[in-house]
Amino acid sequence: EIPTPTPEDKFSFGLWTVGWQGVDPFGSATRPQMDTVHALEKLAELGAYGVNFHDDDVIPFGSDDATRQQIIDRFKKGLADTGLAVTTATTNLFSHPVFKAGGFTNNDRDIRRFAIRKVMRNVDLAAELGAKVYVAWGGREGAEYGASQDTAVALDRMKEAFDLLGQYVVDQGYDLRFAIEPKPNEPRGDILLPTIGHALAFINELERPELVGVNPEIGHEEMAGMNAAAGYAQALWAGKLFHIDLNGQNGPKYDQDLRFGAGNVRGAFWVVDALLAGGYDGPVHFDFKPSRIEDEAGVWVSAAANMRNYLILREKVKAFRADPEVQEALAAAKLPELARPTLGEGEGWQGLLEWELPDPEVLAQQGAAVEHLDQLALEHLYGVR
Ligand code: GLO
Ligand code: NI
Ligand code: NI
Ligand code: NI
Repeated sequence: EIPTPTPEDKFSFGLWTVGWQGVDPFGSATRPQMDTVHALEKLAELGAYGVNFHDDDVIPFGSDDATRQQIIDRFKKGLADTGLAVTTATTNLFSHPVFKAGGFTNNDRDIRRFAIRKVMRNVDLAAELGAKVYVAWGGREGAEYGASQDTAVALDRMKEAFDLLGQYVVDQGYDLRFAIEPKPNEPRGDILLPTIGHALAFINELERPELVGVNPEIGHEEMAGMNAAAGYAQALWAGKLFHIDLNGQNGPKYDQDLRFGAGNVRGAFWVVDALLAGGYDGPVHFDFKPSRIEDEAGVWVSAAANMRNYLILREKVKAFRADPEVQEALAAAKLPELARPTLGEGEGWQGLLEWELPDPEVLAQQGAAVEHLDQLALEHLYGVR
């Protein structure tokens, strides 16, 4: 039996996901605007634990201070009434035309300063609402043409922004860490920090690397032809998986944002396996878009399905790992041997030099025993084991 979602599962949703009105590059909205408090009520009803929002998802861009405060008060009441947590918040640095050529890395200095101020203001709200992670997706931080952006200098400015924001949360005493969300392209032709690996390398250059991790999105990695599960695993290995954006994608094409579990199903299975194996314990967050040909009822079907698919795959992954035949197959494929250090205890390069070399022709003859192992995984996924 597939469990029903409970707050212990820590499922969370971006308000922009269920609230997506279906605007795409070729068509206007297909659904009316959704009230944020209504979204909170529905998500709580479906078993979600928390929400995540861009500043502009809750407070329309350009609202005056009094209006902003009224909106925040109403939103807070919605949170209190539904019991939903604010797990995460983020800044919209991509919708308003002022950000058309980027925020933190815009060639225009005033726009860069404006962008950082916008983030600082929402960081205050995030801290006030108890968020522990602040996501940063550099949607417009990129270019289409070689000379229009100097990559190295733009990275200097990106570093400057994150260093300043790190200083800000430390000075304000906020218990908040940042998570950079990589994406290869869309809406820009090329986006800075296009993959998990680029982001991890960038973080190491910051003044406070401990405050910054990654928020990988399955679809973004697959758009870049990457293996999402392997990326999540490396981020966990580096202690940098601060947040996750789960969804579905069918290979390298436009950012589909299908509900989690749709699209590359096999990839989704291994993502859940990587999260469980690496002990990820943050919010299980969905960043998807309910199909624009759906009405509101379809939106909630799609929202619920993200959580259901996660729970289905979690059961399947656990059953796969607990299956005695799988354990035998893992041993046959020498996974336990990979877990043994290559050198013996206390052994150095001298030991390796003294070691009697085996015959490589003999070693080359052994099969890796991976076909059986992978077939067992598929059979668990297909539901026949
Ligand atoms: C777009 C991104 C976007 C981010 C969001 C959070 O492709 O996935 O939805 O996740 O802005 O920062
Ligand atoms: Ni995305
Ligand atoms: Ni996406
Ligand atoms: Ni995302």
